Amino acid sequence: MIDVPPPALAYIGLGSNLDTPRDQIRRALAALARLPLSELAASSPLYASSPVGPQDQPDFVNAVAAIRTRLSPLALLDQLQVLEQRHRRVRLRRWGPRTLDLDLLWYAGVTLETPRLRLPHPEMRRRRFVLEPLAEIAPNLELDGETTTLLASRLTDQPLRRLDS
Ligand code: ROI
Repeated sequence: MIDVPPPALAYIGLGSNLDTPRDQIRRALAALARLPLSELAASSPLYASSPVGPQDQPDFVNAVAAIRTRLSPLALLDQLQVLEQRHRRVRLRRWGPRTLDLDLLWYAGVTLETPRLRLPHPEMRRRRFVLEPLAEIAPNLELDGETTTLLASRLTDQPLRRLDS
């Protein structure tokens, strides 16, 4: 018998603030469910959030998805970038408005520091729009020994509102 390694659990952050953001996020969740060698394990509710960074842009819609995948971190990143392009991703400037952003946040607890990919995502600890939806589907996941729930509870100064599904 050939031993097949178990799939890796990965968390992906989704964000959009252009072209009917809720639809962008819903379509992206459906597309994540169809990724090769992968299945969608969970998805958070959708949240509306004030922009972090430049304020002169529309509010974002954000969510987090969990997938089980046999893709490597970089192969998964490739797939996420293909999806962003398919959503005709427009990014007008760095940290500006975009139709779809897919961030690989966490992959099976792997730590990685490469020019193309850093894991866990270096900004996620500071962003409520990531931590709050992540805490909904992974409340006990730890980043440097602190749970997503605890980290999210410290960021309530960043405006965020759960949307009706
Ligand atoms: N701000 C919010 N609220 N949500 C995002 O998804 C988001 N993405 C970004 C920047 C511009 C940093 N700000 C954001 O890339």
